[in-house]
Amino acid sequence: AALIRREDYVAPAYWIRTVDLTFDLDPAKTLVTSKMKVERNAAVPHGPLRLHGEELNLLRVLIDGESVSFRQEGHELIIESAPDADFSLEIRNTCAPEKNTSLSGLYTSGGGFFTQCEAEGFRRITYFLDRPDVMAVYTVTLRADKAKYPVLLSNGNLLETADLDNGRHLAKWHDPFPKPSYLFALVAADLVSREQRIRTRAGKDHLLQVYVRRGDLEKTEHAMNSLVASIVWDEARFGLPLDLERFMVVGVSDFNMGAMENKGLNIFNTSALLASPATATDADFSRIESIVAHEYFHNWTGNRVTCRDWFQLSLKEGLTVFRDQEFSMDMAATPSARAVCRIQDVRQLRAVQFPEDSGAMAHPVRPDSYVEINNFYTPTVYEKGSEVVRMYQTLVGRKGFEAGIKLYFERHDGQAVTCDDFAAAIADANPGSALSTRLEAFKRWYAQSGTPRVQARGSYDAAAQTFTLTLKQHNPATAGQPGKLPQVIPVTMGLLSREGQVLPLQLQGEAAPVGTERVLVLDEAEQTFVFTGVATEPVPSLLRGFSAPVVLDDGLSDAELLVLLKHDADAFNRWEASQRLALNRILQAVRTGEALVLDTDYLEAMRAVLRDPQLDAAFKELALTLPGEGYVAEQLDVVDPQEIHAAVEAAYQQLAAALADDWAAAYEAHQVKAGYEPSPVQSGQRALANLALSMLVLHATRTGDTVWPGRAYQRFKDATNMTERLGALAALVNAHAELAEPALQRFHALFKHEALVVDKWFALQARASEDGGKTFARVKQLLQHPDFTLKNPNRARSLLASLCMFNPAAFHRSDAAGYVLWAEQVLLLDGINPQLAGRVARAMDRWTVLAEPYRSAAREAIARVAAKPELSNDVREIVERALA
Ligand code: DPP
Ligand code: ZN
Repeated sequence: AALIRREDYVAPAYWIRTVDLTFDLDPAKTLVTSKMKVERNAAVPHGPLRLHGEELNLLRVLIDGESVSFRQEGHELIIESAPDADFSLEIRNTCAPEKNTSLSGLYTSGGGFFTQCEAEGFRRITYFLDRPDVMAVYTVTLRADKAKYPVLLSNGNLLETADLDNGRHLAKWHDPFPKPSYLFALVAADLVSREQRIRTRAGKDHLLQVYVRRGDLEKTEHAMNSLVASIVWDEARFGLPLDLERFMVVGVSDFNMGAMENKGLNIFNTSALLASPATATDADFSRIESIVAHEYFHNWTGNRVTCRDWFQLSLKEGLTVFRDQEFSMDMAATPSARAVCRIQDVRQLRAVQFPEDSGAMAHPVRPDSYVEINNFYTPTVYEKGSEVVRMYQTLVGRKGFEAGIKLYFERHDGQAVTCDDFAAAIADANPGSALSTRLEAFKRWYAQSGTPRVQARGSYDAAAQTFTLTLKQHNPATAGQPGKLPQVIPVTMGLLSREGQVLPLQLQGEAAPVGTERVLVLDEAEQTFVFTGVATEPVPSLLRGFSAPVVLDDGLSDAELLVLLKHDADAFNRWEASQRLALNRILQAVRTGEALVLDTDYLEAMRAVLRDPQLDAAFKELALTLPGEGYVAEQLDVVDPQEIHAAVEAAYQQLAAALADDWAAAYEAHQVKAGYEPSPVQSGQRALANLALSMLVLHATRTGDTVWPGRAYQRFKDATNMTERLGALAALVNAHAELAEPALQRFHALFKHEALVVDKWFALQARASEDGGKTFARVKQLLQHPDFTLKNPNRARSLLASLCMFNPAAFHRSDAAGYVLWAEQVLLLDGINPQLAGRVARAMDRWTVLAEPYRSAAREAIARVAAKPELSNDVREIVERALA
């Protein structure tokens, strides 16, 4: 397969201005008629018309009503003799939706028809210029059996419906906004909808609809509320209104992504849409809120202004993730709840993006090349891309950023543009700002892969009352990028006295202190900042709110971290101190091979957090949860997943034992008595109660006490919401308590008809803390379970991604059985759904840092997969990069 390079971009030789599509829908053979108005692009040299098409059966090609000669080469339909003047092009072809297990293009699920076109699925529906810079106005006619497919949807506004012969009916849709083909969608299925009308600020009325299968209607209230809140927020914060009369959201249970922002017709994985207190956890409720918002926000950032080419993916994804994160923070309302959102986002970034950025698949936010674009819907493009957008905001301020967004839409509405256009708009709206004066250097964030390291060292001169802070940055080599230039790194900071008092900040040369928090801009390899009038030796609080996606080494002692944990005005850095204190101890044990011992200082600090009446439950839960095993692994040059697991497990056991009475008190104190609401306050209380319960059960199973496992089982049985039920079940399963087995059986019996809950049942078992191979053995059994299937992405992920990507100690085994399972399942999956197979294949990204015997065994497994002649581009690119 060919490597596609960013620098090879050329504008298309032709534009398609309008397209009139007619679908005669049939699961075995769907007939597609496409009538296009085509125009030569005068800006590029004259050449043939080359249309993309995959897995299609071509019936005819007409230009201006006449047949025309063409040839087919690989995945292209080539017409050499296209006219110079504007012409009409008509193509007829068929495709086979029910055979389409890749879930890209037009496919069937649960007896209905659905589409997924991003990135390159439209070419599996009909021949087209399937690239995002070709934007056309679509008119779509759907014809199908009325009884089986009573609901017929496509983008835009409904023009017409009619009954046809033979029990068929039609619906005709028109989308007035020109769009790239990746935003096309159709749905034909037996669905029902929740509807709501809203009036936007301009006084226009809009119809909102959420379509799902009949039994799921009562699980759509939260999604509808989230949609309304998103619409209100985007108008209030960025002045961006809903631009369509009708906005539809549809749920489907077979879907590769979380959801898709098709213009006016978002299609959602049911896991990102359906929620009821009985079947969804607090985390699900908040994930749904942010995904509904994310897809809605794409209507402007992605749809109204789209990407010129797929290398610019972060233009829409990084920006839209940033917007959904900001939305979630604004919804959270209180400063503490905002901090909790930020902590969760950063934890996610570190857990998935940092390892990506140091592994075989490391790539810049704007990649330079790809074989399969589906492999680049990554944490780097999304989450690091969002951090890059956040840094713009940090450098120009919130108002300046809003002005930049305004200018971006004034300049580019209706266009397909690049990350450079975005950068220019934000900079041009803020002349003279810290961004504009360093714009070219700032844009290295798009070009350089890898996580920058920042080292900070302070020295205090008591006589001169100065504090000198030296910041150094180092940008380590990554796959394909040996040498790097310094990045522009905003470091938000403050100074505290040893007693925890906030100190005023005055840099040398300034006449007076400027507040107590400020942003230092590190844009050279090394810089020194001198603070004057510092009356007492300070503790620096750096990178507040995680102001840049870097690894910070601030050299702070435990005593200094304890000051930050207790007193920092920045809640993120308080949390960070809790994690650093834990990490130091875990790393010490792993590096020396000595048994982990949690000292009194640490334990008492954690006890103080747990008892602190000023702190929210949600914050306590985050501070008392130890760093994940994957994050610990990231700190090491050579990784032994079993040793890390042993150390983290030991830390949990000691934390459970030493704080046993406090855990019991916290558990009792955080019972939610009021009716269920997925609010930050209630969620925080449930999260802390769940953590406390898991600590209590863990401790009990080690001491032979049966009271807490019994109470957990009781809570599991009596719970009235999924958060508490699953929390109690997880406590039993992770501790390998005897009652885990009956609880698991009971859970399955209760929810066997709820697919999304069965997914949780699989995932919980596959993520269970490993204990002498028990978890791995269970996963092997579950692969044979009648409810398990590789055909449904949610189900496949629930077992395979959970084991291979989120349970290192169960996966990395000295007998290599985890890798054997991985190779076997990746190959099986590749025959069904290459995109998903490519995802699971990525479990081996970081094999080169593994200790022996894991390293050699991992290499062998990857080589075994790579040796298969008939791999998809998706999996081939991943395994070849791993072996490169
Ligand atoms: N649907 C995916 C997302 O919204 C890809 N655009 O991120
Ligand atoms: Zn997106």
